[in-house]
Amino acid sequence: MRTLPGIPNLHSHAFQRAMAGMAERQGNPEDSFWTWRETMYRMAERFDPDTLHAVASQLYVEMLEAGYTSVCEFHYLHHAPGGRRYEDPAAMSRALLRAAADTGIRITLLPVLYMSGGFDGRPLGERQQRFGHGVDDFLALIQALRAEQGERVRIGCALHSLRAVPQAAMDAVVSALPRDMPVHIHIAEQVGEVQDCLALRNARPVEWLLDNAEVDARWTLVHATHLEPAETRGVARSGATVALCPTTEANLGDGLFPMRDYLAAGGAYGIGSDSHISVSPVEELRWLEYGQRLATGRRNIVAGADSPSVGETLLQAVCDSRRNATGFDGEGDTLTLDMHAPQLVGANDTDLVDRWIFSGNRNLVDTVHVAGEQLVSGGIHRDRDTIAARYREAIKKLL
Ligand code: NGQ
Ligand code: ZN
Repeated sequence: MRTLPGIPNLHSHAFQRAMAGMAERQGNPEDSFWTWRETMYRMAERFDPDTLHAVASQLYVEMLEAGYTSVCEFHYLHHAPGGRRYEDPAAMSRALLRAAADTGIRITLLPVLYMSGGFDGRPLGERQQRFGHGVDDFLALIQALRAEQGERVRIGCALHSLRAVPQAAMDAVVSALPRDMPVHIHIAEQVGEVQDCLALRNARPVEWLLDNAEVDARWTLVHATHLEPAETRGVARSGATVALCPTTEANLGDGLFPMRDYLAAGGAYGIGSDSHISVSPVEELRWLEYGQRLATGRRNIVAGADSPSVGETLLQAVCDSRRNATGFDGEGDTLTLDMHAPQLVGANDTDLVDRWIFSGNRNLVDTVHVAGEQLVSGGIHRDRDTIAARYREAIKKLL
């Protein structure tokens, strides 16, 4: 039986797991990303370290059962409602680290710098107060958390977006960080954001970033949906990774990443489950390819002459993204599939991954190991039931 590599999840907002499927009612015919964000903010308001720990633990069990063995947690829910500091300013970060430790998943914790409410530098809104830092207390948070690094913990850094981080703060933070620390940023996800950036910085977001930061292999650009051809080539050339989150990008109506041009330019990419509307590398990879098929009227888009299998090509790419985007080498992170499942009858090494990714809807993951430790057997995480029970209690409190 073939052992497959565990999948790195490059983008997660753990708390959003608690609202999956709860923003699917029309409030207004013009519903959009921005009205979804209001619903998301109302959910964000209710969390404390205990509920965050319970929700993240449930999410990380689901990730492991689906075949993700590491998660990049893009974490901006730092403070108590209204922005009041917890006694330990890292309390919410530590809740996420505890959830990872309890479940066994590797975590790259990315504390997020979030300073302004828009490109014009306007102050944070009422509901955004929980997210905010100044440069100095943000760097102090990162410094404090670095003591937690270990076999399954990396500390990186995230800039929420160009609209939330003024240029001077971006420069100060990035230059203060260790040179090998991953830096992640949301960028060019929505057309409105591209327009605001053009109006206020006289350049498109990715164009501006490439011109104003030393974007290289330590950078992960999340979404990067709206690109002009020169930007697409520029990102590919920079060595940065693009974190694509196809199910969330579809759910939020973001748009479609220019995959063919990016691949032609040799760009690196991985996947993330982001808002956790789906927690499945199968579904992310499937829709990464299907979005391109729908847009181009062609098939087998991400594959090429030297790598004809779509599934193998996708799997190789996302595993190649691991080192730079997460800081882990993934040693001992593996999964096996249920070879007795009808979808896999007669599968061989050549078609196993294609059949895993493109057939049916049952989760075919059988065992999962992280750093050589078995956490999932028969598709079930060893603490599934206790963690699910705690999750139910937390959700009752949150709703
Ligand atoms: C987030 N999520 O930070 O959770 C964002 C929405 C924003 C995605 N962009 C908020 N998928 O971008 O302001
Ligand atoms: Zn995000």
